[in-house]
Amino acid sequence: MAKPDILLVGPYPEWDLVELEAQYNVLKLYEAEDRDAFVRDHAQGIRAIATRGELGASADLIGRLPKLEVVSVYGVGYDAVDLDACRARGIRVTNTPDVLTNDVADLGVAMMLVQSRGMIGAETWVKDGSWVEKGLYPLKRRVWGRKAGVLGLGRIGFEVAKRLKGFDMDIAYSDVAEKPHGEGMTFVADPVELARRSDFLFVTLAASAATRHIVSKDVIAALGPEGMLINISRASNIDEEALLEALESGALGSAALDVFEAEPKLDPRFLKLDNVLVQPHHASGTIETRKAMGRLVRDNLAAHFAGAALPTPVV
Ligand code: 8YV
Repeated sequence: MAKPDILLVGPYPEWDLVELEAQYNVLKLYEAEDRDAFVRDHAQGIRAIATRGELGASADLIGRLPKLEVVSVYGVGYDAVDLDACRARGIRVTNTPDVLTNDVADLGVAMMLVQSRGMIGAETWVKDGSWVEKGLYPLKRRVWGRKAGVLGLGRIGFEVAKRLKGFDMDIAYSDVAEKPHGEGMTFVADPVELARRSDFLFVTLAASAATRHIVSKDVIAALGPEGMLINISRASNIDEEALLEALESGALGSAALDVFEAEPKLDPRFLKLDNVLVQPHHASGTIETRKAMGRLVRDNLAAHFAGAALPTPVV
């Protein structure tokens, strides 16, 4: 039997590509010089899309693939997949939850520590000779024992909070409702209030149209000149223009960001700021987790083509 055609939207690690190519005819959209023509030429054969969290699958792409049956996302976030377009045609959607939770939480906490203790600047201080020439590195702010807010106490938010407890922090969270697993933390319904009481505000909620710019100008102002914003979710959860203005004016103390509106091309204003730590959307980027994500993408595709229950369906 011929291998089913699958459209690979963006590159996967080589170890996943080898496995996928053993089972499927993998059509690499990202290598096509003329992507429109590539989709048109293969439209009648493509039965699956394999994509990444930040790349998703647009209504336009879905609409151009009449034989599409399933979209498998390498990532927990599926906000870039047009779910309405999928639902309308009975197209299944899968993601890779759970396997990446701990790594994403680790990176969020690491960013808080690195930024609060000024570790990037401290390394430069050593390497550029400042330690020898100027002496002691400027003092930074403590992390342990201070106030943290977690916006979105889902799987990732919960793991962030669990880690913060190890730093004896006073932890509060916001979510649509109080959570049974929020024990030992203060529930604050309003994100502005959460920001007001926080030294560090972690953004850990799944992005959707409803959460767009939930970290608004008011939330940023409430976090204030001593506060730090840490985003390991999606850029759309934050009003990026308001964030840039606040970082530039000092209305917000600092930020540590793994995601950006126009990633990988950041607004150049970010690059001029010395109160922001920028990371290249790699919170799930460990070999162990990425291998588990790739396996889950393949398990979902295999289950679909075998007519079995999908391991981690979204739609
Ligand atoms: C990316 C992510 O999918 O899980 C998500 O939602 O955004 C990430 O894990 C990953 O960086 C692969 O591109």
